[in-house]
Amino acid sequence: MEVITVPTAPFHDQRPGTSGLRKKVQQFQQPNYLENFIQSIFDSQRELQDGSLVVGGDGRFYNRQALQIIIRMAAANGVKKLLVGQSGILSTPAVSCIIRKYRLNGGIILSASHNPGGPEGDFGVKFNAGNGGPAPAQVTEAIYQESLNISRYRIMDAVDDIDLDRLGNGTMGNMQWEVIDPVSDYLELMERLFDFDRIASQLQSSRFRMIYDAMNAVTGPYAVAIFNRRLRAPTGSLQDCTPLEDFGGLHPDPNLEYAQKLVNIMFGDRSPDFGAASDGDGDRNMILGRRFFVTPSDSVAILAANAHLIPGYRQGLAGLARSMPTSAALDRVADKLGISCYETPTGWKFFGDLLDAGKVSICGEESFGTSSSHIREKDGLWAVLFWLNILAVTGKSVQETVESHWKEFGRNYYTRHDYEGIDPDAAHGLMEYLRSTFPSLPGNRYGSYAVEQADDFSYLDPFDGSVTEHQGIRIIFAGGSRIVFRLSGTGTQGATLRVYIEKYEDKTGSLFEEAQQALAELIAIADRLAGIRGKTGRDRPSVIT
Ligand code: VG1
Ligand code: CO
Repeated sequence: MEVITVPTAPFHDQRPGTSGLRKKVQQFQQPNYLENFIQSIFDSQRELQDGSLVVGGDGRFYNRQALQIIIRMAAANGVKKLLVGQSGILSTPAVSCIIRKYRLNGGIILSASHNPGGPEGDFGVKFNAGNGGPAPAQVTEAIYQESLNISRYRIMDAVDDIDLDRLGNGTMGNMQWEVIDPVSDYLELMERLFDFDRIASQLQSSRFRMIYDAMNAVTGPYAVAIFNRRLRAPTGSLQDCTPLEDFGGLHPDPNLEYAQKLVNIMFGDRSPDFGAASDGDGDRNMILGRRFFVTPSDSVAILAANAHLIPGYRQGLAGLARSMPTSAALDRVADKLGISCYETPTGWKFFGDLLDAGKVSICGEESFGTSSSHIREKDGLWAVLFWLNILAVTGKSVQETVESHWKEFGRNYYTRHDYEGIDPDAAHGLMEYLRSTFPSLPGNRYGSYAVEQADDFSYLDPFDGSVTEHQGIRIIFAGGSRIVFRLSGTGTQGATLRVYIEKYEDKTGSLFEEAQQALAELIAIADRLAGIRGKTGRDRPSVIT
C-alpha cells in the first residue's frame, strides 16, 4: 500500500455554485473529474493535512464509488482521522453536527440536494469547514483556483475498499478511519433541544396523526430512528423512508409540485393533522396542515415567534436572519422581540459568520430551509420537530397556529414562480434588461403599486468585510410589497429564473385570501417589468410555491 501521484489536467468548469459543485453524473464519472476537485480541496485547505474529516452523502447514484475514491485520497493527502457514515449515508445537517461535536477540520458531503439522481441524474460535492458550515465564498473560490492549475492528484494505491455497511474502524496508511452510525449524534442533539416526551405523547394519542415523507432520500433512516423508534409514532406515520439511488424516480424537492404523494394525502379526505417532507440531503422541510400549506417564509417567522415554548430556545433569541428573497414576516417578529433581523444573499453560507458571532439564533430561506445556531446548516428534521413541539404544547392545529400569527403580525402574502430549464442566453438577457432598466423605475406607478426603490442587491458581510454583488434585482413598492428576480445557482441544465413576489397586509386587512389571487396584480406587474413571457417563451412558470 503506497501513495501514488497521478498526473492530471484541469477541467475549467469546477466553480461551485450556490451550494457546492453540481454536475450530471456522467460528468463526474469522467476520468479524473472527481479526483481533481477533491485534490483541489486538499490543496487549498491545508488544515486537512494532519487533520480530521467526515464524509458521507445522500445515497444517490455514484455515492458509494465516489466515497471510496475520497477515502483513498484522504489517506494519501495526510488526513489523520476520517469518519464515514454507515452505508455512505449522512444528511447535510448531520455532517454539520458531527464536525462541531468532534471538532473536526471539515466535511465532504456528496449530494446535489433536490436535483434528481440516478445514472442520468445529478451528482454533487460540498465542502464544509471546521465551524460545520458550508465553505464561504473565499474558500470555494480558492478551491476553484486550485482546480484551474492542478497537475496531479494523490491517492492510495492497491487498497481494498472499506466495508461501508458495517460499523467498524481500521487504518489505511497513516489514516485511522471509522464507519459511524449516521443518526445517533444527530438524534442526541435533537433530544437536547426539544421536549421529546411531550411530542411522543402527542404522537401516540389517537387524536393526532402525522405523516412524514422522506422522498426516498437521506432522511429515511433518521425519520425511522426518531419517529418510530424513539418517539413511538404509530406505523403509517412514515412514507418512502428507504434511501434509493434514484430516489424512486422522484425529484426530492419538498414543495407542492414535487411532493405530490404527500400533498394528495394532506389535501385529501380524512387527512392527517400534520404532514412534512424533506429534500435529497435532508436540509430542507415542507410543513403542511390538514388541507393547508405553510409558506416557508411564514414557517420560520412562526418558529421564531414561538421559540419561548421550546426547551432549547427558552433562554431567548439573540437575533434573526433571512435570505433577501425570503418574506419580511420574520422582520416583524424581530421587531416585536426587540432584536435584529439580518438580510443576506441566497445560500446558507452567508449565515455562517452571523451564527458564529452569536448574533443570530434562528434563520431561514424562502426555499424551504430553516435552522438555528445548533449547527451551521439548514435542517429539515429540526424544523419538523420544532413544529411538532409547538403543536404539542399549544394543542392548536397547524392552520390555527398560522392564522393566529397573521392576526397578530399581519400577513406577508408570498409566492415564488420558477421558470426551469430555460435558454441561458434568454435568462441572462432578461437579467441584463432588468439591470439596465431598474434605475429608472422609482417614482413609477403600476396600478395600485408605486415603486419606491429598485436595486441589484449587494451584501457587505459585517464580520469579514467581504462584498457580494449582483444577488438579485429588487423592486420595492410603497407599503413593503416587493418583486425580486434572480437566476438559480444550483441547476445543471439550462437556466432557472426565480421570481419572488410579496405583498404585506396588516392585521386589520384581508388576511385569508388565496395567495395567487391576492398577488395577481403584482404577478402581472412582474411580467410587464421583465417581459418574462416574451423573453423566455414560457407563458407560465414550471413550479409555483
Ligand atoms: C436554491 C435555493 C437556496 C438554497 C440553495 C441550496 O438555490 O434558492 O435558498 O440555499 O438552493 O439548497 P438557487 O441558487 O438554486 O436559488 V440545497 O437544499 O440544494 O443545499
Ligand atoms: Co438540500
